Amino acid sequence: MSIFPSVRFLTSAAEPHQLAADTGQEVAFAGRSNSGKSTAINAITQRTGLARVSRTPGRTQLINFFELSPDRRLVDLPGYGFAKVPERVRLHWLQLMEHYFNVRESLVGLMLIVDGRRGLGEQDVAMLEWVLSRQRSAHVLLTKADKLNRRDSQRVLKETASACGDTAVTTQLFSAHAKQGIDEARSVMQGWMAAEV
Ligand SMILES: Nc1nc2c(ncn2[C@@H]2O[C@H](COP(=O)(O)OP(=O)(O)O)[C@@H](O)[C@H]2O)c(=O)[nH]1
Ligand SMILES: [Mg+2]
Repeated sequence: MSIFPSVRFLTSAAEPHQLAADTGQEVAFAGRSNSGKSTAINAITQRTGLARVSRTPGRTQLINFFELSPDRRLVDLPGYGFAKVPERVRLHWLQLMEHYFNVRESLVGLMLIVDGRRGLGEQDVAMLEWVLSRQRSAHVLLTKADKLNRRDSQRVLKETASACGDTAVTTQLFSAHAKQGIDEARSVMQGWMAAEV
């Protein structure tokens, strides 16, 4: 039995005017390129090929919208953190993200995907600040937990929680490969959308 039996790709936006209709509720997934965002989306929706997983990070600056059920969407925001991206590309990313966070009424929460071996970076913190300043929820998935031993995974969990300080941001360990934390992440996402009904 599939959890989202009718999940489907809806549309892609490269420019502000191409965003999906701003109705109902949506949860956005953001993160550095290669942090495991596509893998997390596929694990949470139980669809292997929904968001593409790549070994070589692509440079597509697209916001991808997936419909989970009528008026419930999952949004795959373009990754960040490339070492050598042209200034023009970085600016385009910035403008698209600012526009998205500024206008999006249906956005209920942000799932921030962070490689557990790296921990929170500067741009991750900036994403959290954007979404918190707009009174939306946020949850951090510390991915690839299967690559960390117990001590390191507990350390990154603690460091992330303390970096989030007294905000309402929650955090968890996650591994698509080891099937760890998938149900927990899905419940957080569904909880945000249910709360808005
Ligand atoms: N060990 C391990 N590798 C993972 C996990 N999730 C993703 N990866 C790997 O990390 C790389 C980037 O994953 P991807 O989902 O494409 O990252 P994205 O660029 O953030 O969308 C791929 O090689 C994945 O196989 C995980 O839970 N464990
Ligand atoms: Mg991806």
